[in-house]
Amino acid sequence: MNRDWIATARTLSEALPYLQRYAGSIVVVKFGGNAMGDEEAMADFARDVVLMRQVGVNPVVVHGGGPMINDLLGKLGIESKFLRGKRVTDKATVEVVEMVLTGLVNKRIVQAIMDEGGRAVGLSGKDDDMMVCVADDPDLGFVGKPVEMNVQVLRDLFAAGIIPVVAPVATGMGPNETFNVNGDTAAGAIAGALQADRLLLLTDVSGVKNAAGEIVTAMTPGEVEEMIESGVIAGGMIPKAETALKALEEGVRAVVILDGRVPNACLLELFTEHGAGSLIRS
Ligand code: X2W
Repeated sequence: MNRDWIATARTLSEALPYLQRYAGSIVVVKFGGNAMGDEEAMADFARDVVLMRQVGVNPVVVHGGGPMINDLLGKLGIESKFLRGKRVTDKATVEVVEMVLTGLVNKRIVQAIMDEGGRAVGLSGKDDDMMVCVADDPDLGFVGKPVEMNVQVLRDLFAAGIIPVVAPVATGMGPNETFNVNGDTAAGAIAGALQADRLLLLTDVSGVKNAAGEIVTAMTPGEVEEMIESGVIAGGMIPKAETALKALEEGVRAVVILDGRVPNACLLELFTEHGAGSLIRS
């Protein structure tokens, strides 16, 4: 018999303890705009999520879409600026953000999951008042900081066997307010509110690096704080690391920062001994 098939059967057999460990658990996956560039990466990601659901995990996809927002803003001639990793969002910009994230990007992911044989429903933080925000910082305009979470709708979807796909756009305390929320921040808030077992932050780097430039496979929150203070964790990794710390504080069991460009990154992390990226846990 072809050795590859024997290896495939062995891989499945070795996954049993992990399948047992994660059955019934809640896993929040942040899927960033940079990771969805090509069709194949999108289909691969969708297949991983459908497989998770098939083996009894309750996955929630929280997506970004920064590059897609940039594209449409560019076509409309609206200039975009970032401050500390977040988009300065005026009235015209927040309308484009909502259109792109809840329309184009959200439906693309829902469709990819449906194409792989799963069931997905797309929502934003506005649906059922899932995520209620206040302004994060006066310099950022309509950028939201989640202050109140209502995640019952997600639990209802789990019970129906449906994979929720959430766009990081939220409502405010007042009527008819719209906030643009950073995708990592939204994923962290949702994971915290659900007391998720895992928050997987898919990025386009291989994980968190130490001072010697090597990927650190496991860290405690204290170690992460030290790495931020000493400047070893810098740039775009800071908001991800801060999201991880906050999610752990709110009761998420573990956060993994991993490379979404690696094929089947989510499966590698959850269902193999090898794991992937950097795991942060107390
Ligand atoms: C982000 C929301 C999308 C996002 C933005 O406007 O780009 C803020 O910066 P990625 O692809 O995950 O970067 N919001 C406040 O987070 O997209």
